[in-house]
Amino acid sequence: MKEINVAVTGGAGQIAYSLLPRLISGETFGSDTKVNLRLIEIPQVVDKLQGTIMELIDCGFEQTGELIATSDIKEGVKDADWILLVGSIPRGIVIDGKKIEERSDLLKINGGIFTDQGSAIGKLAKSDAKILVVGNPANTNALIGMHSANNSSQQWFAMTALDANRAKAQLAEKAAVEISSIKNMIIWGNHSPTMYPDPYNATINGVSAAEVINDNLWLEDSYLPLVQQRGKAVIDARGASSAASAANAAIDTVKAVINPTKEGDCFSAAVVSDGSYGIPEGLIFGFPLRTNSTGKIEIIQGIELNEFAQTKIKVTTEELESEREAVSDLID
Ligand code: NAX
Repeated sequence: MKEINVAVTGGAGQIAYSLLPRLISGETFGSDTKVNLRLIEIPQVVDKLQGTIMELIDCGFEQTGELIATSDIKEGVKDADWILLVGSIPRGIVIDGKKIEERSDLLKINGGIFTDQGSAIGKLAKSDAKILVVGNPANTNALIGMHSANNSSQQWFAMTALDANRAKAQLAEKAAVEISSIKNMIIWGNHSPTMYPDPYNATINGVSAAEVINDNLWLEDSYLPLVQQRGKAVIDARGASSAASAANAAIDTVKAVINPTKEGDCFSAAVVSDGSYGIPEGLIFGFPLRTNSTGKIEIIQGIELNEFAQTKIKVTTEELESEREAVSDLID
């Protein structure tokens, strides 16, 4: 069997609970690949990971390799092929008597975490390591991590696949079609309520979803907010944020990165902008991506953006620029 090393932060959190078994079951990296898993947690929580490890052993998967729990990021990411940065400090937490509600405070607190993690990854993970940031604010956390890593042969992604899956599911329901008939679902911009899920370039059985649905009022006034606010709707309904669907989206992203993308389709994730579509260089921005036959990740070019799309993309770009400004001292 081949062997790979996978590191996951936030290993004792609710997303990780759904994610970890699927990383070591053969489903994600293939039945011919043994997965050594390093679970990383803050020192106060790291002991709990022994229970998680017991459960992972009890799954009895043939592809399970070494299982390690650590609070030392350096130990966790050493020689890692994949690093899933799931852990972060949530909005609403009380630190030093202050409830953290402001996005700018949250950016700074998580920024501190991602500088250390990024720097360890840049120095110690494999030179071709892939890093997927799930912890929010995901795009800007990835920006900070990537800068601190300062290793251009590694590749950073922020997760927008959950948004893409939500966007597909809502289109499928509206058009009363199988979800498999929906392709090319692009999430432009930030993983935040300013994201732009693009119904004009998504296709249903090869035809523009907007054309099939033929109800622009619904698309622009109902569909967009439905997708953008779906995370909050889940929290309101379940009393906790999305976990199984978030874990599923992380698995989808890993699979999309390591397998060639089918013709006529794309996958959604945020990567560093090279200036495509006029997006300022260096922002971690949600683009339509494809993995080519040699394993290279490309931003798909030539997608048409109507006036509505351009307005929405401007809003999410401005939000990401202001987030970048808020953490400018961390990415010098
Ligand atoms: P939980 O609060 O259940 O778990 C987070 C875990 O991270 C905790 O166990 C905590 O101890 C750990 N952690 C905190 N700082 C750490 C550090 N420096 N090193 C290692 N571990 C650390 O949150 P969960 O529901 O699992 O969500 C995790 C993150 O995913 C949150 O930031 C959440 O906002 C984000 N999400 C991102 C999504 C996306 O699509 N990009 C969707 C789902 C989710 O909301």
